[in-house]
This record gives sequence, structure tokens and C-alpha cells, in this order.
Amino acid sequence: MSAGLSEVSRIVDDALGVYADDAASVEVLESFRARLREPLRLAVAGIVKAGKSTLLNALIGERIAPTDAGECTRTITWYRYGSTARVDLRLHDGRRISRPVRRHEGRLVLDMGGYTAEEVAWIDVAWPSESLRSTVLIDTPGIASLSVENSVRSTDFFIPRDTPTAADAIIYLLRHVHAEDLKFLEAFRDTAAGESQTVNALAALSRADEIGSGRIDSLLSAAKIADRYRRDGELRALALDVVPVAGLLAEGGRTLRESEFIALRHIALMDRAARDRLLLTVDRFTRATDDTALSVDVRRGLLRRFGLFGVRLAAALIRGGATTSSALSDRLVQQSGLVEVQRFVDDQFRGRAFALKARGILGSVERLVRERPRPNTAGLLASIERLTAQSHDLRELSLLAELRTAPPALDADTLAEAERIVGGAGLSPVRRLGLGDDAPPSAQRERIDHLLAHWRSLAESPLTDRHTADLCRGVVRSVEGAASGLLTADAGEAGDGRVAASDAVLSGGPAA
Ligand SMILES: Nc1nc2c(ncn2[C@@H]2O[C@H](COP(=O)(O)OP(=O)(O)OP(=O)(O)O)[C@@H](O)[C@H]2O)c(=O)[nH]1
Ligand SMILES: [Mg+2]
Repeated sequence: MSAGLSEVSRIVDDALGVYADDAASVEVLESFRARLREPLRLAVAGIVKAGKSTLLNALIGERIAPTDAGECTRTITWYRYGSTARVDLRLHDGRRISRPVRRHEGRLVLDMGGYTAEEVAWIDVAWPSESLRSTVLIDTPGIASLSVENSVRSTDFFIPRDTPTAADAIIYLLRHVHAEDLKFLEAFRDTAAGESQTVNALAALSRADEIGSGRIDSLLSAAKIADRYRRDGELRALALDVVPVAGLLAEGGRTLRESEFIALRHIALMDRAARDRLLLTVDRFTRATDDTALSVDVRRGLLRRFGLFGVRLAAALIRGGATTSSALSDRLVQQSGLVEVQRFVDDQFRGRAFALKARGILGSVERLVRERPRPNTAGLLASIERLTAQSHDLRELSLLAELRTAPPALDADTLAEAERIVGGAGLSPVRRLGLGDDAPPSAQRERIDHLLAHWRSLAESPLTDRHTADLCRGVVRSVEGAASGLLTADAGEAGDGRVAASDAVLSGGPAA
């Protein structure tokens, strides 16, 4: 079975009954009710100037979050869907202060109206952007910033214990694998009742266009580096995947204006020698010159929006056939790596949104009970244990984390297969089975039979220790899940109108 909304809500309600006289616990528990019903909460985090706010804008598809070099994100800011724009400061003392919505060159001006960063717990931005309907995006101050308090605030956010601001999943931006980055990810990993949070984290090698000094093949170099981290770096135990991303290209692509396209086309159509001269360095690009009719201001604007790499790439894409602004926009987004980030978020985070929430909330309730013991909590702990054991969605998250951080003594291919089967490469049956997206049902069935036989025999072998056997049984259960997904899909094709199992997996999940 899957953990459903009603089961998890009942546990939260039972806990509210037990802790009714403890205002702080009541507040935290009440916040879990809201969290269960909300879309996935996805935080973007990382060191100062890693490109967090820029990537967040690219994900939203609008330039809302302030990003200019001079400003840094000082306070945790939530961006969530609202039919009208609204900005509220949420103070530590519980007050909610409404602020006027002001924009400068499109971006929000997050003016705190005299309140200090110490007083403001977070800023709550409601915004009428479609992409926020399915995800709440959370921008965070850079860690290891010059200001110690900023770092502390951000770290608190991910080691929040039971503050209402906890995220369900995180995209961690790193420019290089750097000691601070790893320390930060490790802190995040250790939060949930000592269990790994690996399953919540995607690492992104950010500002990928700057790798290899902005040469046109920079994105390829970034992809190679990401691949190396993915395979053998320490990151494997800390994040489910590592992808390269150039947020500035993604943001520029998603918010490209016609006037910018015309200026970029102008550059693309220049005589080759003159174009090469102009695009050689930032200095050349912004200098007064007779080579181009574009004003210095327009060129500076392009540089701010796309970077020199972005301008070079856009010119190459236009010459390669992207002859309208919408074609260029699509190509820039494709090149930026944003599509891979979005696909990962859909597959791994949104696809498991309810399980991720349930896991976090059940862990927090359990911790509350252990930290503030009461005489009548045995039933509560038993319910949590029962639900965790019975819910295969939750079990899969634990298995995945275990395979990543403390793998059993099985050979590398078998471990990789186990990881894929429990959903490490995507939740659809074909992904789990390690088949191509267009594999016919007969091939899927054949593979299921083979995997069931293999993993059952491993589980039952006298050479397999108890712990590993338990893991193998979990894997068998996931293969069975894929099989029932296939059967139900067959029935759906036959026209009996039943819902495909893959849609039912997160039954009760608000954000499935
Ligand atoms: N070349 C390049 N520059 C980028 C990219 N992403 C962000 N930048 C630039 O890097 C600077 C910092 O970007 P932000 O998005 O504000 O970074 P941040 O991580 O939110 O910064 P803080 O909130 O201050 O920690 C800005 O000048 C961006 O234009 C990228 O993919 N490529
Ligand atoms: Mg920022």
C-alpha cells in the first residue's frame, strides 16, 4: 500500500491530541497539515553567488527573484502560486506584515520595511505564475557568505528540525566540489532522524557556461565533469544525481524579449571577422566600435542578460537555423541544461512528492515524541512504525538511501540494478526495468519474470545475510509494483477505464 493523506493526517491529529498543551509543538504539528496539502516544496541552495536566484527564475519562467551582482539573497524567500501578487514578511514572533509589491526591471524589490533580517523568518511571495501551481520554490541565502548570520540562517533552514519552513526536496548548486559544499550537503543528509536525505537532493554544477573559460564547448566540459562527480565523487552518497546547468542561459531563454532577439540576430548576421572581434572579450564587446550599429548600452544589456558565452551561443544558434525568437528561446533552454533539471524534478521529486512529505513529517513526529516523551505515546509510535513498514513508497525511499550510502555486499551491477528497480532512474515501469521508453509490453513482461526470479533467489539464498535478504525482498516488491503497473496499463488499453497503477501510486498525495 501507499501512505495516504488520511493515514498521515491521522498520525498528525493523534500527536496534536497528545501535545495539545504545548504551544510550540502544536504550531509545528499544525504546519505539517498545511505541508501535506501543499505542492512540493523545492528549495534552491548553495554557496554565495552560485546562481541560485537565477535558476529559480528560470524554473518559474519569469525574472522575479532579485539576482543582480550587488544584491544577495539575505532572507529565505518562498515563491508560491497566488491569483494576485502579494508579498508578506513572516516574522519570528509570528506576525505577518504585508509589503507593497514593487518591481524594478521586472524583478521584485524585496523591501523589508525597516524590519531586520534577524526579525524576519521568511518572506512569503504569492505570484500568479502557472509553474508555481505544482511547486513551491524556496530561494535561500548563500552559505559560507561573508556574513556569518546569513550562513547560519541558511544552514538552520536545512537542519530545521521542526520549523514550518522545511523543504521537501533541494537542488544544491555547486560551482566546484568544494569543502563547504560537501559539509553543507552532509548536514542536510543527516537531518531526518539520522537517516539519509540523499533521496531529496539533486546536485547541479552551476554556471556551467563559465567552465572552460566560456569557450563554445564549455557546456560539454561541464557535462563531462558532472558525469565524473556522478560516478565516483563523494557526491554519490549525498545527492541522487549531478547535472550541469547554466541558469543564466535558461533564464534568458525563458524570458527572451523580441528586442533582444533582434539585437542578437544583428550580431549573428555580422561579417564573420567583425563578429569574431566583437565577441572576443567582455571588454571588446562593450567598447565603442564601428563594427556594429548596436549601441554600447544595448550590448551591455545583452551581456547582463546572457553573459558573453550566451551571446556567442545565441549568435551561433541563429546562424544554425533558430530564426525566430521562440526558436531561439527553445534552443537556449535546451542548451542550458534546464530541461534535465526539470525532468529530474518531475521524475524524482514531484513523482514522489507525497512520499517525501510523509517521510519528513513522520520522522519529525517520531523525533518530537522521543525528545518530549509523554506517557501516552506508545500507540503513536506504533502507528508510525506500522505505516512506514506497510507503505512501499516510504520503503523505497529508505532502500534508495541505503543503496547510496551504505550498500550491502553485492557486486556493482547488481547494486545498480537494485537502485534502478527502486526508482533511482525514474518511477515509470520501463525505467525501473532498465528498458527503453518504447519497450513493448511483451519485453517488459519477460524482463519482469527474469528480475523476479533473480531477486527472489537472491533473497532466499542461504549465502545472503539477513539484512541483504530484507533489501532483496524490497526490490522484489518494487518489481511486483512495476508488473501491476504494466497489467493495469494493459487493462486501460483494453478500454475498461481503470486508472493506471502509476497514477494510483501516490493515492491521497496532493501533489502527485
Ligand atoms: N555566466 C553565468 N553567470 C551566471 C549564471 N547564473 C548566475 N549568474 C550570474 O551570477 C551572479 C549571481 O547570480 P545569482 O542568481 O544572484 O546567485 P545567487 O546564488 O542567488 O547569489 P546569492 O543569493 O547572493 O548567494 C549574477 O550576476 C548572475 O547573473 C550562469 O549560469 N552563467
Ligand atoms: Mg540569490
